[in-house]
Amino acid sequence: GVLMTCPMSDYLEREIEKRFKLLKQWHHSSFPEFLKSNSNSIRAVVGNATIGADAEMIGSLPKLEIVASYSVGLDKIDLRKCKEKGIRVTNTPDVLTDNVADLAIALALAVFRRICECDRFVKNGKWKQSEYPLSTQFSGKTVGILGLGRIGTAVAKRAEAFNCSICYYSRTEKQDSNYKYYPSVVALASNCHVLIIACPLTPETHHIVNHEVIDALGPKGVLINIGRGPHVDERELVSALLEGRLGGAGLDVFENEPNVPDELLGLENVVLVPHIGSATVETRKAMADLVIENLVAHFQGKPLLTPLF
Ligand code: 8YV
Repeated sequence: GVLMTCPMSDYLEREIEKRFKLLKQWHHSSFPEFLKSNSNSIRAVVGNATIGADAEMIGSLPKLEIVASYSVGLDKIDLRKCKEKGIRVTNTPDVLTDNVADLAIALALAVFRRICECDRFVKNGKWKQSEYPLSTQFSGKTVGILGLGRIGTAVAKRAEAFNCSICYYSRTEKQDSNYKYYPSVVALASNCHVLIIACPLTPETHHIVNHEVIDALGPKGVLINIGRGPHVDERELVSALLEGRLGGAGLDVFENEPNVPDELLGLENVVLVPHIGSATVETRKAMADLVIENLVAHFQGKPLLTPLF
């Protein structure tokens, strides 16, 4: 049997049901009870960025062989426990890269050009009373990217087309990159107009954007987060925005999704979207297909398509 942790895709559910016995965790109000009677039949878990597979779940599934995540981020999976028990892990890289990078640029443009505010202005009939105030140019700004992996590189490529200078922070300098490297996040934030978070969430990157980084970005700086909510110390972000110590923010992810701090809801220089980085028809289908192909490959004893290990 394949255990799905939460609703993520009807298409994926149907495709799993065609090939395996599908068990839906959210259909069982008492999950511990459910596990007791089904734990020996579950050989695969399909999780996502909301509910993955934690140590407790892994520990209670003795026949578990593979965790296939419907996400590129693996922060909700206890990777150490999986490795220890010889459980394989797959994710969905590449197929979502363009969508997430598109969204990062869209959020930056929306904040700089005040697109959402302008939309409200027209829809509320205010255009007839006054002209809209000027916004700020995005083209040519310096874009700082936190994490120059698949998504960070795709963001950089797009920003280059806007004549932006690109700089980045990562643990080590990339030898094959011409972008300017800063060895610390504070140095990166001090030297860019827009800071875009595009790294995986790990214990090392938790709250990597803290008070100091936000102040380094400064009252004209803009923060874009298409990574994970806990990359940012959200209390600090809220205070900085309320006090005008940060220019603006475009946020796809939050520390306690789907809860968004109330203070952000009234701020015009903040654009908020509900974790939609990969949420297009095209990409979500490709992600589901990749999950299926990994499961099929595993149970046929063939090489996995996108293994972490
Ligand atoms: C998804 C994501 O929103 O890939 C990731 O890491 O955060 C997203 O693509 C999610 O896993 C879909 O349910």
